[in-house]
Amino acid sequence: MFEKFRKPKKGPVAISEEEIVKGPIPNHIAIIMDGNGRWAKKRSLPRTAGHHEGMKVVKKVTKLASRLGVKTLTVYAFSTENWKRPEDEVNYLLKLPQEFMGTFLPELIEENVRVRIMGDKDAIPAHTQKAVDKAVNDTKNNTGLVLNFALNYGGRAEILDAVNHIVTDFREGNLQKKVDEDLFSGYLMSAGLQDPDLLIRTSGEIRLSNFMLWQLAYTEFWFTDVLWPDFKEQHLLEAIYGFQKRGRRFGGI
Ligand code: V07
Repeated sequence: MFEKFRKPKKGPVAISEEEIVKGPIPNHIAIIMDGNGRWAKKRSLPRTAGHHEGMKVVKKVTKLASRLGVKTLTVYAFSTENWKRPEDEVNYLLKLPQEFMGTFLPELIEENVRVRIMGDKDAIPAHTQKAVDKAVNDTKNNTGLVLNFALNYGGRAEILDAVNHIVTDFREGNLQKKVDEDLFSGYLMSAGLQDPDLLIRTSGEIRLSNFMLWQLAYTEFWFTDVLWPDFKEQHLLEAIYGFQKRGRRFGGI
């Protein structure tokens, strides 16, 4: 009866690309793409179906990030812990780079996206290495968004690797300077990239899981319950909107 007096329901307000680009856009976004297995389980599908769907989301998110002017997008594709998963699942995951490039390479080139890899490449199967090398090589002249895949990556291993390189360089007389933050950053696998401004983790887990431990020191964190295969353009816009609402101070006032 009083229907017409009722206030409109306050659902989440849709955020448009046009609105977002008026505010500061994070230069570097890092994403922990969690929830593929859970997404599949909810649909009584094998976990691999979730990973496949998750791969499609990487493509969509890359395109939107590129349009928005994001300079670097780092995605956690395979952690050093992922080897503990069932063999079939590991095998499937390590075929995804090939499939990704097979279906997305022309679009990546059209979008001017450059692919980069961070992680222990030597320990992954030769066919995966080949696909990854091709991705990096075929996009090396692109000047747009850097799509940085963390593949067989672990944050502590990365730091130890840097320390050991520094020790070697020092011993061999190739390093005379005092080790400061800039020098140290140059020994990490992310050398040359800015630190992430925004970290997104999907699927409701509130932890870092050994991801970019050094680089995330001043990063804004955005956690969402949305499972990675369900992560849509709108969710990325929401995360960036959240980022824009926060004032970053780097410890100052
Ligand atoms: C993987 C899809 C995304 C959700 C999270 C895990 C599963 C893209 C790649 C990839 C990697 C290197 C490359 C090109 C594409 C990938 C793995 C898993 C191991 F050069 N998605 N994706 N690699 N998933």
